[in-house]
Order: sequence, then structure tokens, then C-alpha cells
Amino acid sequence: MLKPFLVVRIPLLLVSSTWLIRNKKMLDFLNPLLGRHPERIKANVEIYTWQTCPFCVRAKMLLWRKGVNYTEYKIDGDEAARNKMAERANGLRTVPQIFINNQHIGGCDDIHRLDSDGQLDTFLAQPVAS
Ligand SMILES: N[C@@H](CCC(=O)N[C@@H](CS)C(=O)NCC(=O)O)C(=O)O
Repeated sequence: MLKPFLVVRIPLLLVSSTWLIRNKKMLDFLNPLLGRHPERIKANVEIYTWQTCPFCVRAKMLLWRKGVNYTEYKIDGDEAARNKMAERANGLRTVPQIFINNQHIGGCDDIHRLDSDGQLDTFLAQPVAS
């Protein structure tokens, strides 16, 4: 009973949601309904990640929900890149590490805390200093 439902519905859902996200006009229509306002994002956002890290996925989901077009550094197994990240992140070596306009924000918990405090939108609305 449940199996045919999963086998048919889940791939259909994946294909249709991918199509929706790739279709710019549809995305422009859906964004405000989803509470996403990419036009308000002026900051440069960088995130260091591992592909299998749940905290990274959660942090990226928050950025996606906000409409942020972030730069992702996938540093799985790259110790040199991790050292560079740690240098920028006051010695922190866990992933994710997030930077907004080159300012260190912290990891997944930190960016969610910033959002709960209502400060994340303000950070994201700041243009990169020239
Ligand atoms: N509280 C941290 C947790 C981050 C965390 O523990 N990340 C794991 C990967 S999912 C990690 O970097 N572990 C360090 C290690 O395995 O060396 C956050 O919110 O970002």
C-alpha cells in the first residue's frame, strides 16, 4: 500500500520541485510566498562545508530560505582549506563556518541564533564595504 505511493510520488515530487526551482519565473512568483526576498540580500555570504555534514545542510537551508546566493567552499578531506578556514574563524575547525561580508558569524547554531534574535536580516541587508 505504502510502497507504490513512495515509488511513484517521491520521484515525481523530486522532479517537479527541481523543475520549479530552476524555472526563474516560477521562482520569482514563489519566493515572496515562501518568505524569501533575494532582492533584499546585499551581503556577500561564504560558507565552508563538508558534503555529509547535517549542520552544514541545516545552515544552507536557512540561507536558502532567506534567498541568499552564497559562496560554498566544499572542503571535504582538504586539510589546507580547513586550516585556511580555521585561520579566518578564530581557530574554529568544525564545519560549517559562515562569513558575512568577511565577518566571522560562526557555525550552524550561531547563524540560527542570530536569526532568532532578529539580527540576521540586518546583517544580510548590508552591502559589501567597498
Ligand atoms: N555546534 C556546531 C556543530 C558543528 C559540528 O559539530 N560539525 C561537525 C561536522 S557535522 C564537525 O565539524 N566535527 C568536527 C570533526 O569531526 O572533526 C554548529 O552549530 O556548527
